[in-house]
Amino acid sequence: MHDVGLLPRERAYIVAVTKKGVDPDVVKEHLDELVLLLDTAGANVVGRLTQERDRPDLSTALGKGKVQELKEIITESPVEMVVFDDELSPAQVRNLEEELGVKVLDRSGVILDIFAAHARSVEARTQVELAQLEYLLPRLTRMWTHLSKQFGGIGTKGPGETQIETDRRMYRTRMQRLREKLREIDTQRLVQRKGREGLPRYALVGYTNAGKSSLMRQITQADVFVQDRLFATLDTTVRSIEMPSGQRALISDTVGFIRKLPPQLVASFRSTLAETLEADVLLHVVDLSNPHYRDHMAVVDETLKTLGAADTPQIVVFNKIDLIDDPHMINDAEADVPNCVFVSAERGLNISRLLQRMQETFEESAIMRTVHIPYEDMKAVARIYEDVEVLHREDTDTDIRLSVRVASDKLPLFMSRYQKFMTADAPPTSSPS
Ligand SMILES: Nc1nc2c(ncn2[C@@H]2O[C@H](COP(=O)(O)OP(=O)(O)OP(=O)(O)O)[C@@H](O)[C@H]2O)c(=O)[nH]1
Ligand SMILES: [Mg+2]
Repeated sequence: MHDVGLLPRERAYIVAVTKKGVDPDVVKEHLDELVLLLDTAGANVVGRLTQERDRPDLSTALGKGKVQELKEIITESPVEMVVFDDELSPAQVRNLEEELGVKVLDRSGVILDIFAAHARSVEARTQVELAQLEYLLPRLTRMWTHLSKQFGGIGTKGPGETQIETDRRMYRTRMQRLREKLREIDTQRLVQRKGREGLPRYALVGYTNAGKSSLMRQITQADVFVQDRLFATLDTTVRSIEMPSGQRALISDTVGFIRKLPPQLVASFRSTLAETLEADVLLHVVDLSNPHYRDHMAVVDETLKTLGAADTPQIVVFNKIDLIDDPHMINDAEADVPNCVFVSAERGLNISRLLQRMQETFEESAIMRTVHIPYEDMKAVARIYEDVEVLHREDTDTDIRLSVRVASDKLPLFMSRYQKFMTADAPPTSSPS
């Protein structure tokens, strides 16, 4: 793992407040993942504490007794921060910081820090900064400094109360500017995307560190950034590939998912994820060598659902089979997942089988597209009803918007007739369900 900050590594104590009766193994695994996240963010975990409760205490998440216990622990062996695995309300953060006298963060805060440190492109930096400000605004306390892009929340000291008020105002102005900037970037992106209409589109999705970028590199033979760390990729890249049939297609690689991905991040990364959301087929990459791969799959499916991509046809790509010795594991995985392929992105195993499957899945799937037809062109509206299945129609002030389902073998014909109605502000949609 890699340090991302320039400051000396900080010490952290981690806390989980769980419901009564939750499997201790699950709690342990979640905390292990938090340790990994903190490691990536540049902090060492020196201890952990868990409390079972019916529900988290409204003012301090932990019960009063546990807060005192924690306070004693961190007085004896000092830490710079206490990190909760679950989302804390701004009030809980304030109360806990007052009680404990150190910075208090939650998992979302840590993930935001990592994103801030890894963001490279203008778009990713803008998106992360906006998400950070949205997260921080209600949480500004003495312990937080005004936002430093390099360091995020970890490795910083706090300003005074008047500074906080000034900061709040500054944040709001800044957020406004960031939103405008993202809108501009979005417009450029739509123009770029327009040029690629008509080709089959595949998108790699999956838990962070599953091997999406490695697979992208293997399939496209391009030099893609791969690293054994969480959230190595924060931008979407799109490349053109040749399918076994000789047809050209597009494949995209994007940011990975994780449990409890902060909603602020999901919201501000929506345009980065647009490429994924509009894909005809999703390649759900799973690290089969991770003992918790099933949980990871559930998290990815859940995230796709929030993003509205749950109905896109999916191939589950079980990766890292070079690390699997037990053939039962392959059988078990296969039994539960109807459309899956086993590969090793690193060794290049079964890649042609995967490409074949991608082509088949695309051919079996119907493709969703949206067209905007002006009222002057009612003939085209009539014809489109004959050509394809119209799923949704909206008559707006300026035009008629139709969401249609096109059989994949009809796509070339459809494009030749209707591409002109797929304007830059009419991105294809996924199936309205
Ligand atoms: N043994 C083995 N390791 C692999 C394989 N595929 C990927 N890896 C390793 O897994 C780690 C993560 O790979 P990435 O391709 O960066 O994963 P990612 O899904 O793009 O991760 P993020 O961008 O961080 O979400 C790297 O250390 C890869 O070398 C594989 O087939 N076998
Ligand atoms: Mg990646």
